[in-house]
This record gives sequence, C-alpha cells and structure tokens, in this order.
Amino acid sequence: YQAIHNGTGNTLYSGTVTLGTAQSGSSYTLTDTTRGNHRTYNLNRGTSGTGTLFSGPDDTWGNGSASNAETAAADAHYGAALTWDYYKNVQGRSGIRGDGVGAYSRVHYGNNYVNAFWSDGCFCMTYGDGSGNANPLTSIDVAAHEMTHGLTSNTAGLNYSGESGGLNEATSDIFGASVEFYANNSSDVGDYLIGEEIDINGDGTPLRYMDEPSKDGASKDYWYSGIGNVDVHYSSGPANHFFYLLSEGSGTKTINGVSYDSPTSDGLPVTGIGRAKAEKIWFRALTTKFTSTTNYAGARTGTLAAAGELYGTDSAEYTAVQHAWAGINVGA
Ligand code: ASN
Ligand code: ZN
Ligand code: CA
Repeated sequence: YQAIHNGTGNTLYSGTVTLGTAQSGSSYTLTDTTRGNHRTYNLNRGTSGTGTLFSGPDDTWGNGSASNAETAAADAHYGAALTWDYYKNVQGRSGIRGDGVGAYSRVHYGNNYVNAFWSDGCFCMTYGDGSGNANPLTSIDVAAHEMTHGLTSNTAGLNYSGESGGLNEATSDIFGASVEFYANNSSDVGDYLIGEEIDINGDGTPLRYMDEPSKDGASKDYWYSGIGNVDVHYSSGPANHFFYLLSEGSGTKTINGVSYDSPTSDGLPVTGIGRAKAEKIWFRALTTKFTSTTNYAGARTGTLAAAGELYGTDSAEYTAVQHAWAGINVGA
C-alpha cells in the first residue's frame, strides 16, 4: 500500500511546486498515485534500464540547483504531472493511451547529453543533463513535447519522416506550448517559444519560434512542395506557424512579456480565434482525423473537419482555419 502524498519540489525552472508522491514505510518516492502512478527514475549517467526510483526519507525534492540530483527529477515529475492534467482536464483524455495508466520519466541520462526523448518501447521519457551538467532538458515545454510524442504514437501514429514527420513534431510543439500556458507558472511562463528555458544555444535564444519559425535559422515558415525532404524538426515550422496564426492572428502582439510578429505567405491578415479553440481543433484532428500518412494537405482537411464538427461549417472558427492554412501556403 502506498499512501498518496503531496511533496514539495524545488525545481530548476518552475520554482517551488507541489509534486504527487507516495509513502511506503518510512520513505517517500516520486510515484504520482493520482496520475496513473507516473514515476521518475535516476539513471545516474547510465543509458539503459530504468535506474533507481527516486526515494528519500523526506518529501522534499531538489534544491533549485542542477548540482542536486533531485532537482531535474522535480522538474521532470512536475512537467509530466502538468501534461497529464492538461490532457485530462482540457482534452478529456486520461493518460497517453487514454487508459489511465501513467508513463515514467528517466533523468540524468548519459554524460552531458543535450537532448530528451520519448520511447514507445519503454513507454517512457528520458532527459539528458545538457552540457556542463548545468541545464537539464526538463522545462515544462520540453516535457510536454516529449510526452506528446507518446500521445501521437497512440492516436494518429504520424510517421516520423516526410510531411507527416513535420506534423508529428509540430504536434509536440503545439501541445508543449499549450501545457506551458496551462501551467500558469510564474517562473516558466507560457509562450509560443520552445525550449526558451534550457538555453540550448548558449545565448538565451529558444530552440524554436512558432510565430515565425525561420527565426531559428533553419525552420520553414511556409509549406512548399519538397518540404518533406527537410528534417522533421524544421518541416514542423509551417504547422507551428499555422497554430500560432489560428490562435493569435497575424501581425504583432505581446503576450506574457514576449513580442511576436507573425507574417503570412500571401500577405493577407489572419484573425485568431484564441488558443483554447485552436487546441481543441488540433487535438480533435489528431485523435479522430489524422493517420500515419497525413501530409499538410490532409492536415488542412482534417482540421477543417474537426472545426466543422466543433463549431459548424458556417462559423468564424471554420473560416479562420481556412485563412490560417492559406497564410502558410496550404490552399484548397
Ligand atoms: N528531442 C527530440 C524530439 O523530441 C528527440 C528526437 O529528435 N526525436 O524530437
Ligand atoms: Zn520531438
Ligand atoms: Ca516555451
């Protein structure tokens, strides 16, 4: 028997947070009993197996510094809980497979590993510590991005290459940003940037920009024939851009202190419908319309079908979906 507890996490990116933990005997573990028993393990620089479940004599985890091994665990455990809560409370889905079963997280993967990833095989997320052990890849948007790869695998199953691969990556960025906004955390605030907390470029710039993806120097802003030949982390650009345009509209805007300026391929303006509706449309399309081979044209058809079901084909929302796709050069 494991009693349900609320522990305290002193995270690197999100300040002091409440963590779902369990007590067995005189020790506590990072086992989130109210979220499908999602657990967080310490790989302690290993690269295989599950490592050791984080446990300890008190229910306080980490000290806010990356040099404490529990700190990355607190961030990862928190990110997984937020992602669980977002899908359950906003999208009505209980867990990655929709069966109420939690996944698990592994932190401290390898030495100076600068990445994080989801694996279908272990049904788990894995995080490196970043270079110099200073910036573990455990921010909210990265956690939600990786966990969403699990969701995509278990729903549309978008193949991880070509245009479907770009849509797979964009889905992870879209819900990465959505979960970050949902968290409403005063330290890691919501934005349309991906990875702005982990400083992967070493100069404070984020990994990706959804308002104008080409700001990262590699991502594409607009669809073109042949985009399926570029890396999926760059062919995701137009779909990220679509989501930004649908949510916020084109032009300039400042949200939570971040300035955006989103262009369109045809120069025509797009009026946004708000993130909440855009999220509903993308989620419905992902889970009921998209398949493993959906390309950009199919994503347009699928999101229009989803918008029609949710809001009607005569709605402003339906028209906005048409305009946002036109804005990234995906037409009828
Ligand atoms: N962090 C990367 C991602 O989720 C790992 C990968 O390239 N698959 O896309
Ligand atoms: Zn990804
Ligand atoms: Ca972000």
